[in-house]
Amino acid sequence: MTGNITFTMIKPDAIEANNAGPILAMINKAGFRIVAMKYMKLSKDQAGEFYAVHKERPFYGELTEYMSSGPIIAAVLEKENAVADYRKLIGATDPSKAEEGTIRRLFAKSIAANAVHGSDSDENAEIESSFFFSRLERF
Ligand code: IDP
Ligand code: MG
Repeated sequence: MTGNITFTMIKPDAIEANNAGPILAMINKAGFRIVAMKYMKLSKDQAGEFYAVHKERPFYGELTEYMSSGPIIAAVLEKENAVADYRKLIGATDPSKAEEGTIRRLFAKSIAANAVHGSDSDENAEIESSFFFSRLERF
């Protein structure tokens, strides 16, 4: 490992709109290396487990419904300062508040359907990565 890791998902709205390719290109161009990747669909229960920290939030039902509405791409990304640099590349949760040129500003449809997920800490990056990938699936 030459850097640390973050975990991302390309969410159903971005897959549906055929934006997975451009988003992955932005990720590579920003210097992230793909450590692991899979194309899959979450069940509502699996989405609920992934987002369990948001269980008490008013949008939890909408979020888990949405995240299980279509396929996603899950990936582990490696780079120096991966978590902070990736949060910068994706932009604010609400795309109308995301900076110009960020993934969410370019591709998100709404605050819920906001194109991508990005981990918020090194600890969560590892928890989220191992939710999706075994050691044998990380390169
Ligand atoms: P983040 O993805 O930028 O870290 P979080 O606050 O962790 O944002 O929220 C997780 C996800 O829940 C967001 O990416 C978004 O899809 C959804 N979400 C957050 N706030 C709202 C809201 O106010 N309404 C609907 N969905 C929301
Ligand atoms: Mg978050």
